Amino acid sequence: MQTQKVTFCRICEAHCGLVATVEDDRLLQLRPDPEHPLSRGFTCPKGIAMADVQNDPDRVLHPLRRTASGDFEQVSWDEALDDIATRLARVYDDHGGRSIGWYFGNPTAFSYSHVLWLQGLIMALGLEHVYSAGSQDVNNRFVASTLLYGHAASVPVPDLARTDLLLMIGANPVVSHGSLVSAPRMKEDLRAITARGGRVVVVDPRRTETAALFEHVPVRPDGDAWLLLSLLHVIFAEGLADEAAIRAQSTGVDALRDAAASYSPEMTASRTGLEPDEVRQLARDLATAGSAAVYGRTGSCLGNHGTLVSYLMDALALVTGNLDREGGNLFGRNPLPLERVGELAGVLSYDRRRSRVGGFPDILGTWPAAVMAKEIRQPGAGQLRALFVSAGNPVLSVPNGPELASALGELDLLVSLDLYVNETNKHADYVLPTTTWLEREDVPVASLSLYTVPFIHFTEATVAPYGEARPEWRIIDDLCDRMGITPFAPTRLLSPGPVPATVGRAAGRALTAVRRRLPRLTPERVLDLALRAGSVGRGVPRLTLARLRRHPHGLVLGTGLSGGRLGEVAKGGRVRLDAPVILEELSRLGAARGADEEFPLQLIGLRELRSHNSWMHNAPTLMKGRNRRHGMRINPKDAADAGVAEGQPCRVRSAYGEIEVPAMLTDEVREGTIAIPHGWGHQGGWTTANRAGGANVNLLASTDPDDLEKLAGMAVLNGIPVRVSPA
Ligand SMILES: Nc1nc2c(c(=O)[nH]1)N[C@H]1C(S)=C(S)[C@@H](COP(=O)(O)OP(=O)(O)OC[C@H]3O[C@@H](n4cnc5c(=O)[nH]c(N)nc54)[C@H](O)[C@@H]3O)O[C@H]1N2
Ligand SMILES: Nc1nc2c(c(=O)[nH]1)N[C@H]1C(S)=C(S)[C@@H](COP(=O)(O)OP(=O)(O)OC[C@H]3O[C@@H](n4cnc5c(=O)[nH]c(N)nc54)[C@H](O)[C@@H]3O)O[C@H]1N2
Ligand code: SF4
Ligand SMILES: [Mo]
Repeated sequence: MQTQKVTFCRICEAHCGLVATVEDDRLLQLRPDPEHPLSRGFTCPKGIAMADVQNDPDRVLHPLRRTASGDFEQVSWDEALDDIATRLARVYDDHGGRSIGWYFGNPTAFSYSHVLWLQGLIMALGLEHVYSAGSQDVNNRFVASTLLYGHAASVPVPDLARTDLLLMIGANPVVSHGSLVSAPRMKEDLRAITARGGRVVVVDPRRTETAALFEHVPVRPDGDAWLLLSLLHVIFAEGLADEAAIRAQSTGVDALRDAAASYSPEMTASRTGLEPDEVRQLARDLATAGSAAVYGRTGSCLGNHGTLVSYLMDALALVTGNLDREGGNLFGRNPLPLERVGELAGVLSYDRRRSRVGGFPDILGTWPAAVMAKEIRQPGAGQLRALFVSAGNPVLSVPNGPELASALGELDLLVSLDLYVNETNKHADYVLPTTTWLEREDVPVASLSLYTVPFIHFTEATVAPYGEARPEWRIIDDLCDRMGITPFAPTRLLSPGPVPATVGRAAGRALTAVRRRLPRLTPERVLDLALRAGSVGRGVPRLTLARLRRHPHGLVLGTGLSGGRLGEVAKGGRVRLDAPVILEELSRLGAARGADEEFPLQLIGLRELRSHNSWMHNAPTLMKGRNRRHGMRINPKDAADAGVAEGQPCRVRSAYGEIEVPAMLTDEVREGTIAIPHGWGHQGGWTTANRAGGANVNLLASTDPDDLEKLAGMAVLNGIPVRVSPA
């Protein structure tokens, strides 16, 4: 019998509502949910195409073990988990938790239970080698927040519903559907701004799908720090700053004012590629608009100065009187007490410990994934020896995949939790099959404080797990049981002695025995507790899991966000504008490399409507059509200079590597810039994706610690100097 089940999409941060048609626990079809209060019948093609992933014959549905010949063979869960636990315990006993690592990829953020139990394991084993997609995405935004507000999780959201001017730096929400902001109909929200007489100004080296609909400021790649400093320069120099807001909300403005003084639009024109008059006018418009919001996303994070850029964006909002004010940049209200708990548990850390390679500070307990290969290879205490990779594909998503792939082969143990055999886990000892988001219950945990309209949604699993797939939390829980450790309970605390590991695990086994007699702690229980605790004394509606279950389309928790919250979200209620590391970074900016004759063009990234990072190229519905091929967008003038024609295979070379891709001539990229999507060049266990061809653009990026962004250790993936020639 066919049934209709309401759920929501967990591919991107929009979290659109979906309705699934299910028969005998098989998914037949997904369609938009017209009753979802925010997405109201909208989805993008990927949400619908998740049915292809769910039913994909290439999906891994049974535990796989590497054989001597290098292939995979199917094994039982018990065989796999027993062997993994034994080998992991050996590494732990011999070398401690410091030698065990975990890389979690982007889909982790879309599973509350995965995030939670992974944190439980990190705490239990005292893991230090924790890596994530964040160092290729967003970590410097969290560093900027730590420096500005004293809290990594204080990330302001643009007040789309009320702003008069939205300044958007390096984001393309018409394709990406919004990131660090959850608004499923963001394109309409943007159109509404101009419909009510406001403006949307898109700063981007490419005339993107978003820029084409609004005003476009074609900045040079990696020029944003200079642009923002020039905007501040004009605002201060012309007396346009909101001095009352500055006094009330911040400390240390003089340092910012002094720094901006030397960045006139004329001085920065060679970096920004923009007319000084245009920059001056934009500064005046921002300062005099009734309200203005400053929003940036990956284009603001993936250059050489991403932390500084994030810092300056918030500073600009503040200086123009738009931070924590309606119509400007607002702080969301999380119905779960995650920020408080995270702070108490020490999870929202910055620079608590440094990586061995490059000496990079941790961010939210993670180190830069770009140094992972070198951490595997560099001998000595704390050498990375056993690694888990869950929901990630760093061989494609991190710079220099080949270096990482070969280092992975040197590990004592590599285990992956995934839906597919991808380019990374094809090197693993075990690939453990996990549930898709349609096969698990969930709450959009990473988006709760980023909704422009306060909202929460709980869904049950839509279908039972296919094959032998299991949710990540259960796999982690089973491993803990087998190792005699307890999630969230630091094993080493149980053994204050000279032989910590083994004794600790003996004590841990005793605890495990007790734990087995108690009702099992599950993510659902934790969620229910967090919901109840979240509504105590915080002026938010009272929530329980039972109440969420009564609202299958989700629950709107208020009409909009409000201002006046700095007292809660910033230490001491004020924003710090003179963080010493930012002042140091400003001095580095002055010394930054300029144009490079050997590599005259700059490479940036590009997201496509029907791709999702590296993992949806196996969905046939998304790969149909003539234009579904990988390519390099290049300005016709640059193409002529390089001697390449439309469709011609080209060699793209950087100081670090080279790839071959066909040219697509278009004036949507500014002169001097080429744009290539990431996540292509498949050689995994996927039929359609492998056939799609293309190249791994991250071969052109660097893993040299000296080349990573200084404050957050983020990979530099935009603005890479390159040369193009006929292949
Ligand atoms: N269809 C689709 N949607 C997605 C994804 C996907 O792969 N496909 N991925 C999801 C993920 S993981 C994320 S993090 C979000 C990202 O969400 P967005 O950041 O909104 O997505 P992008 O399309 O990468 O937009 C970044 C923009 O920055 C521009 N840019 C590049 N370099 C610079 C620069 O130096 N300065 C400026 N000002 N701009 C620059 C690029 O041209 C690009 O238009 O999207 C999510 N949504
Ligand atoms: N050049 C360049 N590189 C980039 C970027 C860029 O803009 N330019 N963007 C960066 C960004 S923003 C991101 S987020 C990263 C993404 O980088 P990663 O997170 O490393 O890789 P993904 O391509 O997202 O691969 C996700 C993997 O998770 C699996 N998966 C999907 N759902 C689930 C699930 O529910 N459970 C489990 N266990 N597995 C699942 C998929 O099969 C796939 O193998 O790429 C980064 N790399
Ligand atoms: S926009 Fe994002 S959440 Fe909505 S259907 Fe597409 S992938 Fe899913
Ligand atoms: Mo991302």
